[in-house]
Amino acid sequence: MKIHVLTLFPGMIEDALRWSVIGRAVQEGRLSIHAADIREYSLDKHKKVDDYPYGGGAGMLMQAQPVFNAWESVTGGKRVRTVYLTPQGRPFTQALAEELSGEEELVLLCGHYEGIDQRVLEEVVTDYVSIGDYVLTGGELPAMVMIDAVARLIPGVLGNEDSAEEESFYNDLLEYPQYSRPEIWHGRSVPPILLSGDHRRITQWRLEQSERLTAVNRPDLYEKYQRKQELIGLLLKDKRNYIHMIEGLRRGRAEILCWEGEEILLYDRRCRLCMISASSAERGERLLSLAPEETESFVVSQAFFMEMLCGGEAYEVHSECRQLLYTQRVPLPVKHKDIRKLTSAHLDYVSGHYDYDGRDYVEARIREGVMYGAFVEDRLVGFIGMHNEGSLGLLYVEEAYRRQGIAVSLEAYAINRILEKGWTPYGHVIVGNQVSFALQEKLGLYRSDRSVWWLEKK
Ligand code: 6GU
Repeated sequence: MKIHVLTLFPGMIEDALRWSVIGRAVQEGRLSIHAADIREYSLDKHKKVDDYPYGGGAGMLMQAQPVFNAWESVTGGKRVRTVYLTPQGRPFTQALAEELSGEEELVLLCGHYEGIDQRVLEEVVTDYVSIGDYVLTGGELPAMVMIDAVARLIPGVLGNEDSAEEESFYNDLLEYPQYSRPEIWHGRSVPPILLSGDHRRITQWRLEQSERLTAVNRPDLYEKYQRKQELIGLLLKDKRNYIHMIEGLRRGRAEILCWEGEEILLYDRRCRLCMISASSAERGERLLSLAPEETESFVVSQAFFMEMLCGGEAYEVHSECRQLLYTQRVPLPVKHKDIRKLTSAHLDYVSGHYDYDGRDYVEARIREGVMYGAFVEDRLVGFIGMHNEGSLGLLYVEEAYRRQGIAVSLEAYAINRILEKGWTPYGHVIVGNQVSFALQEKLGLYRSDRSVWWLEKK
């Protein structure tokens, strides 16, 4: 990812981001941060960048010309996502950090004085963002806050791949308290349960701590969390047909856009995916009006949504699927011994043998560390992965290596990785694909009795 910061104080940015995790990510080439000095682009002979506001008022404004020229020089005039850091912006959140971490290139514009001439903002800015309800002297600190939050979500930036998932704000809960050595410090003991080695009880204890802390410090978040838990409870009554929604919510991927009785609309922002279920076409119609315009895909639980969405130009039916889920907690045996996580070195092989979703999609799956390959004598012969929204898929085994149980091993392996995260493994199989159904059922997955339909933007 490439980040350009437009600022009057480039040294502030450069000095601050040389350290620790972000500094290392820059060194390793995962991220480039470039600070452009707006003053250098001033066409004024004294390099002036500010002037009095028309209509009067306190302070000075940054003028349009130097800001525009600085922006143009870093973007080449392309429409790059450009964020203006301002107390008037929308609040910066983890969700926005996640969204921005998917961009190839980003421009952050830092204001100073009383702000920037409105006209240049209208020409270049795509997002107005504030980091909180207080006023700072300039946009540089907010830009650094944003860079830090976005950069740590880029795969490989954090050493431990899981650590981005477990912390505060995943699943709407604050993180539980943690303890390290020594066991007793200033007469205070580590909670004994953490020394018990009983991982189930430890997980339960941590969840309770998270809930308690969130209820006390962030009642707003806690309310959201409770509502989500309540919806999960309802969906669990028809688990096999709603596992996609349950896992979307549990894994902190999906948010509730609407839930009224049996009318449910969830949105996975990262995939631009809507999951929708309604008790009648009329109610479904109203629910659909709440779906974000930028929605790329729908998973619909009733056939009537197809007519509504695919009548016009917008969406087309991609597939009709049954859901398959593995609800046991015990890991599966994996017979084939050489299965490993794939790296970018395997991208050509995978995209050469899996042509449903395109190379970029496969590359992103590998970068996220959710693609696994089976090797025979050190040669890759098949693979499996987890789709963007979390279902199992992307399964392939080379012709010459089929009927040897490699696919079963691959899927068992992937299921075990998902179980380790405390999730329920599930997948979508296209109706009619008997080979796949047979494989799933052999592994102990069971299938939904109703279909879901995937609809994609045309
Ligand atoms: Cl983005 N800029 C300034 N100047 N002050 C802020 C802010 C941004 N967010 C919170 N306070």
